[in-house]
Amino acid sequence: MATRKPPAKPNTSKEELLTFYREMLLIRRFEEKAGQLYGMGLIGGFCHLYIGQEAVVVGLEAAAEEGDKRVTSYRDHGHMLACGMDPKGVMAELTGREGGYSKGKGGSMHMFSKERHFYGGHGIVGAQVPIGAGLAFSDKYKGNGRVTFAYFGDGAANQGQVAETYNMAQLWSLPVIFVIENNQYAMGTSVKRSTMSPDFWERGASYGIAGEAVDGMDVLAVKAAGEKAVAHCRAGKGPYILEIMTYRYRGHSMSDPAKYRSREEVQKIREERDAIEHVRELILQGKHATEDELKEIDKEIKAVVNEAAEFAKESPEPALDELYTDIYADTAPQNA
Ligand SMILES: Cc1ncc(C[n+]2csc(CCOP(=O)(O)OP(=O)(O)O)c2C)c(N)n1
Ligand SMILES: [Mg+2]
Repeated sequence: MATRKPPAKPNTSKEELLTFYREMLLIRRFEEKAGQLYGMGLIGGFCHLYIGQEAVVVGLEAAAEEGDKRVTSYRDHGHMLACGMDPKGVMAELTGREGGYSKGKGGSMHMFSKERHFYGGHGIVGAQVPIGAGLAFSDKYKGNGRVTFAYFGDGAANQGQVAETYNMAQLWSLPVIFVIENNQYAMGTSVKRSTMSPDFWERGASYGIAGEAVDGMDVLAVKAAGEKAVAHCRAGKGPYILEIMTYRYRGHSMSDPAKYRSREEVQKIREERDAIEHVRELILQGKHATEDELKEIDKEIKAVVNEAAEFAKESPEPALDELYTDIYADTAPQNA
């Protein structure tokens, strides 16, 4: 078995490590449960799991303030949980039930929360990037000091609309953080096969946008980079690019031929680089909790996830007349 490098002494607190541990574990256990419900036929349509990438959203949410916004792709369950959305409402949306965030009409890829400033959930690859710049434009216009996190993948990063958005975001000095979750694959296509200059963050230089690459399996490094990016945006210096190097352990979606990478490749990263295991080691090494106490946390998280799954099974399917609601806005927005 591969051995893990011992972690360096971290610049953090017991409370922060335990919070990160809980938050990342919630995403992992939630996604494992979603995988099970999918297998049981309770989830229809597409479902993209976030297992392996937990440190990205948990680290960046630790750098965000109340009122900051986020928008992402279809691989969105982790983002919703990390920004404080209710696991019950997320799981019930996966099962297409009335108690879901989109009343069961959106499914895995289409959920929103005005209260938590979560703007989706988008199935069209890359489409959320200009939407993120639009959200930042609105905040800049209002002068409210808010920042938007626009998350997208390595595959999306090669799209034309991303380049167009970089140009306008820098031209208008918008407070948007472009977060490239580089998990090395776009469905079954590796970055190596698809991309001429694979350091995605460096493309910002053509537009004068600052940025950096970050170890996405180290939640503390993600948080530190997030704080830097947030400070840059809030100071009115325009957008920032964070290319976060991460890895997805599961298939692209629930159907994946798994022929584009070896089992050994996945296994090696799980064993040597896993973000939750990293924090667990820091906690044990710093004697912030015992193995038994960590097991207790795992039990508590499993209970939260089981409760969400029960809710998602018991919540009724939407009534037929729901087909005609939420199609058009009732009134024109009043400078909301
Ligand atoms: C415009 C568009 N083209 C193609 C697809 C099909 N598609 C869905 S996900 C995906 C791969 C995207 O990969 P990446 O941006 O790296 O995100 P990841 O799935 O790795 O999170 C593709 C090609 C789509 N949904 N939208
Ligand atoms: Mg990818």
